[in-house]
Order: sequence, then C-alpha cells, then structure tokens
Amino acid sequence: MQKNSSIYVAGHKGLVGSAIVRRLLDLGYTNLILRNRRELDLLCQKAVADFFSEHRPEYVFLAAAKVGGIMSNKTHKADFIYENLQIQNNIIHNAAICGISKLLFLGSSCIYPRDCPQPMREDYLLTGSLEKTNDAYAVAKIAGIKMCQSYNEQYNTNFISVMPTNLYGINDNFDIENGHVLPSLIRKFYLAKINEQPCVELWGTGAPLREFLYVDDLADACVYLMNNYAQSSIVNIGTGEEISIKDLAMLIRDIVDYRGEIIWNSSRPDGTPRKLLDVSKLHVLGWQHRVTLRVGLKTTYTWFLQNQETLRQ
Ligand code: GFB
Repeated sequence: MQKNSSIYVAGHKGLVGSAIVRRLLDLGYTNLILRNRRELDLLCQKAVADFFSEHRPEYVFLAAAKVGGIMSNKTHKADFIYENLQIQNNIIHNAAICGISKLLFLGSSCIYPRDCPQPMREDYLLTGSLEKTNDAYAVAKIAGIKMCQSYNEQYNTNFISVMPTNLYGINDNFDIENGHVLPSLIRKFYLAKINEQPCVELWGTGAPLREFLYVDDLADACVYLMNNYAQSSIVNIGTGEEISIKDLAMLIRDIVDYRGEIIWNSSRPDGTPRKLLDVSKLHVLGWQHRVTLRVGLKTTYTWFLQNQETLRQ
C-alpha cells in the first residue's frame, strides 16, 4: 500500500476495524474510506455494489462481521450465519468485480475442529467436526476463506485470509450476556466491586484454555500482512501462549481489585476445551506480538473506566 492508496476498512466502528484504522493513521496512510451502518448497509447487495462502483477502493480490510461470545453464538446461530455470509459475499464479490488491488479477510480460530491437535496449524482446517456452540459462525468464516481462495483461482484476485485468536482491547463489547469472556469479566468484577457484592458468577468450569491477543497487535499484523503476504493459504495470528479461564479470572479480579469470591456456574457452556494457534508461519513471515496479557488488560480496563458513558452493552 502507498501512503495515498485508497483503503476501505469495512467495520471501522468495531473492535478490530477501529484498531486497523488507528494503525493505518499512525503509519501515515491518508486516504481511508469509512462508512458506518447508517451510511452503508453491508447486508444489502445493491448498496454494496453501488458503493464499490462509485468509490473503487484499491485495498479492503474486511473487518465487518457479526461477532459475540459463547452464549451469543449459541443462541443466535441464524443471525451469525446469515449476516456473516451476506456481508462477506457482498464485499468479496464486489471487490473482485471492481478489480481492487488486494483484500484481507478476517476469519477466526473457531474454524478449526473442536478436538484439533494443539497448537492448531493452518493445515488442520476441515479435518474434523466443529465446536457446536459456534458452528454457524465458523461455517460462515470457512465459507469466506473458500470464497477468497476460489476468486483467486478463477479470477486471479489477490485476496488473503488471516485467522486471529480470541481478541480483546479498547472498543470491545462489554455486554455481560453477549460479549466475549474477557470484556464480560471486566464488567462483572467492576460491577461487583462498586455494588459491594460478596461474589461473582462466572460460566462453565474455568478449565478451558484460551489464547488472547491485544487488538492493536492484531491490527499491526493485518497491515504487515497486507504489505508482505500474497498467498491464498490462511495465516494464524496469535501469541502462541495460553491461559485457563480460571487463571484469567484471577488476573482480571486482581487488576479490577475486587476482593469477593468467584462462583462457577457449570450449567453454562465451557465451549471448546483448548484453542491455541500455531503461529510459526506468522513468525517465519517476520511478525511477532508485543503486548503482554497483563499490559493489554490494564490498558483495556483503564479505557473501560474512562468510557462508561459510551460503552457498547
Ligand atoms: O470468549 P468466550 O465467550 O467464547 O468464552 P469462546 C470463553 C470461555 O470463557 C468459555 C468462559 O469457556 C466460557 O464458558 N466464561 C466464563 C465466560 N465466564 C464467562 C462469562 O461471563 N462470559 C463469557 N462470554 N464466557 C468464541 C466463539 O468462543 O470465540 C466465537 O463463540 C469466536 O465464535 C470467539 O470465535 C473467538 O472462546 O468459547
């Protein structure tokens, strides 16, 4: 990308899209095209077609998606599969028609089989059954990968796909019922602290293992790969480090400075037992994460405290 290339960041209000915009602006890219939901309905085929033919962006970061935590995925499967397929079909197809220079599609680590060998290498895709709590979302993301690869094969496009691990950071969704574990726990512990509650209820057993990447690191990796990677095969983006949900809860409780107890509600799902990415391909390509979990958590908690009025909930 040149500093004056026209770059469309789809989903620029979300956790990932807003981080990509911050990174691009920091690096001196000056020609960003941004549209909020009211200005451009990505579910509408005609609106997306008109947008591409009018603006003809050179580069596209496809960070628009319907996302959510384990309960949201489990209870809104139709919305997750429909909205994600629709958004990515509209953008990828019109990007090809319009002849853009390059597109980066964001997938997810949940595309890999539930009982995948760990850490999960890129070539384990489609080698086993998916985790049931998020299979609708995962199928949509797998379709997005196949779509990018198919357009590359048939139409000689330059569409790349990256698979981030569980993300967190500023601009996250802190909703207790629908959010991901990390922002939900920040909010649960914070509310328990200010309301002086003796205990906080968390979900599942606390035994599952997860890998967490700070979203500014993810954005940096996306810009790096847009500039340095041009193959159809997918690339994992993560830290290569994992933590149990129980240990994550202790860490967040410590940062929030909540002194009460934790109660585990095992009637809520654990989800996949372990989800650790193999990031050796990314390391060979020349990129490594920088932000440690403790530092990223502190930054996120400070942002959460300073943005109470405008939090997405
Ligand atoms: O982040 P999370 O919602 O989704 O949950 P996944 C991770 C783990 O945290 C699960 C536990 O084992 C939950 O049972 N957990 C404990 C909680 N307390 C809580 C809580 O209060 N809220 C939440 N949300 N979890 C998602 C997928 O899976 O991963 C998405 O649903 C996406 O599709 C994302 O791929 C990256 O890590 O299980």
